[in-house]
Amino acid sequence: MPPKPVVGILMGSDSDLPIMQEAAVMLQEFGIEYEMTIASAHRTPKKVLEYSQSAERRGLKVIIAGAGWAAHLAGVIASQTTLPVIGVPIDSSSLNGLDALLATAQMPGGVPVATMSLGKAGAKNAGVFAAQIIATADVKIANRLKVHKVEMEREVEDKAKRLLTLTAAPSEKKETEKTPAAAKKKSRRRRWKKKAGAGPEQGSE
Ligand code: C2R
Repeated sequence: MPPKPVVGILMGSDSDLPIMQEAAVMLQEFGIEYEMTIASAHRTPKKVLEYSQSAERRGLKVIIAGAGWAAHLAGVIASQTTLPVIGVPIDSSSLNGLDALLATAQMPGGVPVATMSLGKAGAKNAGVFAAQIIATADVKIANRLKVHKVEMEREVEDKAKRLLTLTAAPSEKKETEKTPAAAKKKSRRRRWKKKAGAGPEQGSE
């Protein structure tokens, strides 16, 4: 039997997938099982209610919800479950996402949505934040998060070194190949793309 997903990633439309796949990439990197689907509080309200009301019973620990425009998706999910809900505002509207940011963040008291930053960085952070929640009761994931921090540090150092070579006088210039960190990022994305070939509804590992 395939392992059960512990994180649910929902998005309001398939147009959100290029953003929301960033969350999936991170979960995959931490070895966390997830499922992914499209559901809209506006267009498929029954599906959203059913999904949120059954999430805990089905073994989910965290829900990530991404939506653009008048983004009510995360808030409606949060109204139906006691699981932590992470909201990703998507910058797809003519207001560049300011509408989604306010709609996701400005929840009334008692119904929290942990709102990430707009767009791709927000989706990526949603994946990391979900891992951090799960890591409070899972030492393996906690250790992977520690490794991730060290790798991030190394990536910045790689970039700093590369910058040095780029800004050095021509006579001092060394080989400016891709850094190991950049190569790792590329392979991470390649792995996701390979997996995404199965289709967005079958996102769990
Ligand atoms: P289309 O591209 O399908 O027209 O969707 C989606 O998240 C998407 O960014 C445009 C935008 O509408 C958003 N949407 C919501 C909700 N459902 C869809 N904000 C919702 O329930 O909050």
